[in-house]
Amino acid sequence: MNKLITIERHFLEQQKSHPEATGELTDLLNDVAFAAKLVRREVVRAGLADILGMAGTTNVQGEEVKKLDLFANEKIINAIGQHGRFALMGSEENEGTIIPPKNQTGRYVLLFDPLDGSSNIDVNVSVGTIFSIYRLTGDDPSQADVNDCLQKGSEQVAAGYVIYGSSVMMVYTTGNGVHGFTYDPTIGEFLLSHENITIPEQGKYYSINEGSWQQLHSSTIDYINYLKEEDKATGRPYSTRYIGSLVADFHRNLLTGGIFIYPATRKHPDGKLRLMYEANPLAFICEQAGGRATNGKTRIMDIDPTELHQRTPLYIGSTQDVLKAESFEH
Ligand code: AHM
Ligand code: MG
Repeated sequence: MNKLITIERHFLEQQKSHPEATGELTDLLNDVAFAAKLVRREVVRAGLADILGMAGTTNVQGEEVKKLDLFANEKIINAIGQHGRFALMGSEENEGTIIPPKNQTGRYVLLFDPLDGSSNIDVNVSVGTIFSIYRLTGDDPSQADVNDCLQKGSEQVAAGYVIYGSSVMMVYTTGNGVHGFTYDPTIGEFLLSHENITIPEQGKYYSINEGSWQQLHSSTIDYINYLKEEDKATGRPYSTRYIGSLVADFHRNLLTGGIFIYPATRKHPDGKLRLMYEANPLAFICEQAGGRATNGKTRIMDIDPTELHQRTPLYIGSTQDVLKAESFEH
């Protein structure tokens, strides 16, 4: 029989490989996994919204119904913030930084997108939570400010995502490989299902919103046209896969190989996706799995951030595919 390893056990095992570790990071990751369970509980009931009440209305219990992304945001802040392990948090849903309800001792910063791709929920398409963890730059948690959030991606101590799909999975890295856990609702645990995930060197899928063709720069158009040409030796033509839900698109390419691109376009000169809680955490995971993540020219995790909500073009996935895409940039 296979050994069942819960995510909590795995966090502990990982900690043992760092003798200097205090266990704080393990506690933080446990908090994140717990918050993910709370969000999951609501996401899987999303189809019942019509019956129980739409967002902004009152449900049959007489409670105000919140939009799921706002609900997820609140749950994560409360579930994680109340333990005092983070000094500061930053969320896609909040303009400024968030001081957690209890923050006296926390020496870490959490940046997250509570429910990415939430416009897909109404049509039963996978959505995800993305997170990124940094150490405070100073020793005093009461002095933590936005600059603690604006660290390069290369300073991340942990990152991960939860995908709410046909099953729910949590994928994370602490810089020691990438590991995936599938949620078993009958026992309420994330169980190790994908140990040491590695992304293929080259894939056969490309993921981009081709509906914005007229907005694309010529370098992107040339690369897409290249992928469509027939050439057995280089595995072309590639197939298109685009869900429009970042975590789902990334997760598929991570497991099967391929490239996801949200480039700079005429409409979005800096791309659409956010550096601090979308691109950086996925870049950390992708590199740890043997892949590559750039903005077309520069490594994502080397970008010096200036704003919490700053955007970046994103080229992420199999190393050979990302390198090829970069070769078209001029
Ligand atoms: P959101 O944060 O408003 O949910 O938007 C992010 C989503 C990503 O999940 C996805 O990769 C992207 O937007 C899709 O954008 P587009 O519809 O322009 O292709
Ligand atoms: Mg988002």
